[in-house]
Amino acid sequence: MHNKVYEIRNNALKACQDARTVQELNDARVKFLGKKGELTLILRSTGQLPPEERPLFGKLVNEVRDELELSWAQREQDLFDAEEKERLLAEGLDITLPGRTITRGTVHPITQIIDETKTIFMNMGYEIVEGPEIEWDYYNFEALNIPADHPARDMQDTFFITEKLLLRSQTSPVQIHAMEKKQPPIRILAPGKVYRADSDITHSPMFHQIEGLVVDRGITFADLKGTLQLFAERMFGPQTKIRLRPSYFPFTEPSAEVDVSCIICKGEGCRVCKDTGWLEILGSGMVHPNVLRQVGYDPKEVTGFAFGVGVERMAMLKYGIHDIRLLFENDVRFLQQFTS
Ligand code: 2NM
Repeated sequence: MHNKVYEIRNNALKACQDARTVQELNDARVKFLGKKGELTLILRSTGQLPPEERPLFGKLVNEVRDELELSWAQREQDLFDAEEKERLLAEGLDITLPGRTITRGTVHPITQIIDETKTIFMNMGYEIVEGPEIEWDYYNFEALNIPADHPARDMQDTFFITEKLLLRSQTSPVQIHAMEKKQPPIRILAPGKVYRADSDITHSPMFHQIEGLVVDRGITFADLKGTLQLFAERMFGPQTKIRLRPSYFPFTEPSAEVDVSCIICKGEGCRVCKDTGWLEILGSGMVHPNVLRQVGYDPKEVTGFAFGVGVERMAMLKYGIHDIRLLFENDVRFLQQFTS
């Protein structure tokens, strides 16, 4: 019986070492140490021995069991490590490789200026409105009191799609749509892309405009002036001054160009303002009675003011960019410089 135990022990140790997988190791465990395993069965036959030999035999079987358990535990760990190593190799996963850094984008300078302008006017109670970039000739020109022979209507300035459809050359059509839909009071800001057949270092065939419109009873030129003064202060700093010069637009009467004291030299005179101390930033005026009539408003009942700014021009002045095309090349090394 004792020899039989040694034989089982030696066979078990060999099977343990020979097991190539965790599965094989488990099978061998069942064979020797399981409920019906060889070592278990021989322990059950203790009763066949004379009573005085039983304690020693029981002790031997238990020692062998302890030894085998230890051996299995060790082998199981080795096989597990080996299998994991093989699996990782097969997956081609090199856990020692450094991680890939995720590069974060920055807000485009044009978007930054649009966002800042929207915030300033939303704080004055304006509503932000958007509209289509493909427009009817009617909304882009006719409703805005732009006559048929006006140079802006020329194919050389405007991208026509058909005789009557075009890429909007200003965002004012958005304001015509808004006035058609709603009765005064109106306080809206229309930012968006506009298109003109023009391309050099200060002109891009696609650029951005922001136009504002206020219509109500008793709106005067003083409201226009006060609004633009406040906008200039919030956009360019509290010391900023504005200056209005007479101008002409078909859709406003009277019309004014609005200059802002130079944001670079604060009015002292520098290269950017060409030593004038002023920068031409906005166009504006009182909405022409023809425009109001066209959308069904009565110019004797309501009046309004409107203004427009070029976003690229503001961005170029603010950030000292000399070529408009740099804004649209989307070179992140360029764009990342304008993040505050
Ligand atoms: C400008 C300058 C002056 C303008 C006019 C209108 C509308 F729809 F009310 F007629 N919207 N925007 C306007 C007036 C735009 O941009 C330089």
